[in-house]
Amino acid sequence: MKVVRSDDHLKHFPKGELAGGLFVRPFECPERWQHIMDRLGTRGFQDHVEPADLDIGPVRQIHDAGFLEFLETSWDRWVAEGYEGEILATCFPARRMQVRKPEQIDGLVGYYALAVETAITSGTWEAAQASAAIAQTAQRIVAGGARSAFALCRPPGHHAAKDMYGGYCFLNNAAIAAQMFLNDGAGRVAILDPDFHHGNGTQDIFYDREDVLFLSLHGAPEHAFPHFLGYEDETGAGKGEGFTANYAMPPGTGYDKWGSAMDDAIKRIEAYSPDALVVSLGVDTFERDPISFFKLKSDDFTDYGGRIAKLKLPTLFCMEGGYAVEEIGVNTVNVLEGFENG
Ligand code: SP5
Ligand code: ZN
Repeated sequence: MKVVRSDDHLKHFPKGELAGGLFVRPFECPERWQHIMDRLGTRGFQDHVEPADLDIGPVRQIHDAGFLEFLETSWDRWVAEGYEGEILATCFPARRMQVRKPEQIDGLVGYYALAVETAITSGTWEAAQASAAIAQTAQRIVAGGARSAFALCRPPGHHAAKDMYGGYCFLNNAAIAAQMFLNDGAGRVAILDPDFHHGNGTQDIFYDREDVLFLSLHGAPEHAFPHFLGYEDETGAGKGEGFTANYAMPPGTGYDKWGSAMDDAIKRIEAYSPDALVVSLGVDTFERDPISFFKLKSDDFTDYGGRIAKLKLPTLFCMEGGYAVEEIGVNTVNVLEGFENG
């Protein structure tokens, strides 16, 4: 399996993340990428390629033009305002307020942000574009006939909606890749999202569409970020009714229950019979993940990689979350190896 990767992820590394009332070193950090790279190298995943230039067309099919302009210009506007820190949202269009786009930069940040933990820095837009380009290049590899490819995306993407960033995500890499399979002539694409967190951005993007089946396994919104989406009664809207599936699970969920949800999701994908599969591969379901509450063990990742392989679909893995930095490489490579041997 080819691995698409780029050093450009280093351009995004905020000094801080607002967590527990403190400004802490971000959980989503460059070491994550390095640990995955190291482990890929020692486990035989040595075919590494650089991404081609970003094709902005599919990005514009997924994201709102004003949102993209915001991501591109927000840092310069923030600096011009005289601010010295990183961009963090401080005020939101909450219940019964107007959701109208303001002009001043603080207002714009609150308008486009869905969470305050995620800072924008001088290099964030460049890194986000490189991450999307990685997903695109990996998609080209699969569309060109490879059974699978691994897009080592950083920053991740599944929380990014049409016009919202947050949850460490700016551009929705998996959604962009799924759209590209459709552009290439696929009639149906499935996106399977086993990251611990609900893929609210991906769900938002495809909620009223029948050409993309979206399935997410995650910590129940009553207990887990992103808190306000991912209930099991969210099943799609309009033409998209029945093409979103949420498996929301409580604190302490282990592989017995999680694996059954995965089996159910796999059955649904089989019934949908897509032309391609995109996996939003987060490994924050791991038992020692510092911000999550599922109890998967390292061997479980190998097991579910094998189960995904049984679908026998052209499969693109896009990296999402995973914050147990020492073990992120093992767990990620276990999924890929389980898939290859499955
Ligand atoms: C891509 C991805 O995995 N994004 C996750 C973003 C989560 N950000 C908010 C985390 C809040 C964690 N609160 C943890 C409480 C632990 N006691
Ligand atoms: Zn996550």
